[in-house]
Amino acid sequence: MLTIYSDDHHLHHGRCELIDGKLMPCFEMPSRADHVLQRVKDREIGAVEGPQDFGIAPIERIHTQAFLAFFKGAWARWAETDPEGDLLPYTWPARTLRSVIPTSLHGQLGYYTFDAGAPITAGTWQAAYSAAQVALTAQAAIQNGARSAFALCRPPGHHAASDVMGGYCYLNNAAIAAQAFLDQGHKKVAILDVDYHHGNGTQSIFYTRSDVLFTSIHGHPEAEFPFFLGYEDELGEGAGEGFNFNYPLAAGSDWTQWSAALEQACGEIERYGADVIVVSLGVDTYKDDPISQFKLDSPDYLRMGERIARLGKPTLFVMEGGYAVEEIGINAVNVLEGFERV
Ligand code: SP5
Ligand code: ZN
Repeated sequence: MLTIYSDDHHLHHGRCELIDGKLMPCFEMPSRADHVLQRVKDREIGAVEGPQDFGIAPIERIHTQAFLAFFKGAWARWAETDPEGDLLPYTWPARTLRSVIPTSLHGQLGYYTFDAGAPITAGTWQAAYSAAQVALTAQAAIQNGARSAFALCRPPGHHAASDVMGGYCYLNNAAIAAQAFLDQGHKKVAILDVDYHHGNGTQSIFYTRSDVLFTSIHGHPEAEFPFFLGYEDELGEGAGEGFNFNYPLAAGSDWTQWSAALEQACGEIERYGADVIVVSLGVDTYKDDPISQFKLDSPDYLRMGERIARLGKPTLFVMEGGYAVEEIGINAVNVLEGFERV
């Protein structure tokens, strides 16, 4: 399987996030992608290539121009204040406030984010832009006939909506690639989001559309981030009704529960008749993940890849979460190796 990877991800290295009342070093760190790349090489699963540059247009198919302009320019505005830390939001337009777009940097930052988990650093825009190009380059490989490809994206993307960043995510790499498939002639794209966290950004982007089926298996939002989306009764709206399926699972779920949900998601993807599949590949479902509560073990990821392969469709894997840094490469590449066996 071809892997697309850019070193630009090193340009994004947030300093800290708020966890359990303490400022902790960001769990979403550069060594994550380095470990996955090393495992791709060690296992010799295929060539590793850099991204092509498809420009901003395919990103603008998913994200608003106002959001992109804000994100691209935010660091320079922050740098003018001679700051000591990263750019982090601290006020959001919650229910009793108005969703006006303020003129100030921090007002706009609150408007374009949903949590304080996506710090903007000097290189964040470039890293996120390159990650989107990584996804688009892997998408192009499938468009040109490959059975599968791996977009080793960092930072991840599935929490990012059209004009909202958060949850370590800035640009929605999987959504950008899904839209590119449609723009290049595909009619039905299925997204299978296996990250531990609900892919709230991706769901919201495609919620009223029938040309993208969104399925997600994740920690139940009653108890888990992102808390405000990811329930079973979210089935899509308008033209998108019946094209959104969430499988929230309890803390402590292992492969028995998880694989049963995967069967259901695969059933929906088959019923839908997808002509291509985009997998939001988070491996924070792992038993030793430091911020998650599922109990998948490394061999389970081989089974995951095999089941996805049995759908029998061209499949784009897009890297999302996974914070057990030592094992992230083993687990992510196990999915790819399982897929290749079938
Ligand atoms: C892409 C992705 O996986 N984003 C995840 C963002 C999760 N952010 C919230 C983390 C809160 C973790 N709380 C765990 C407490 C452990 N004691
Ligand atoms: Zn996650």
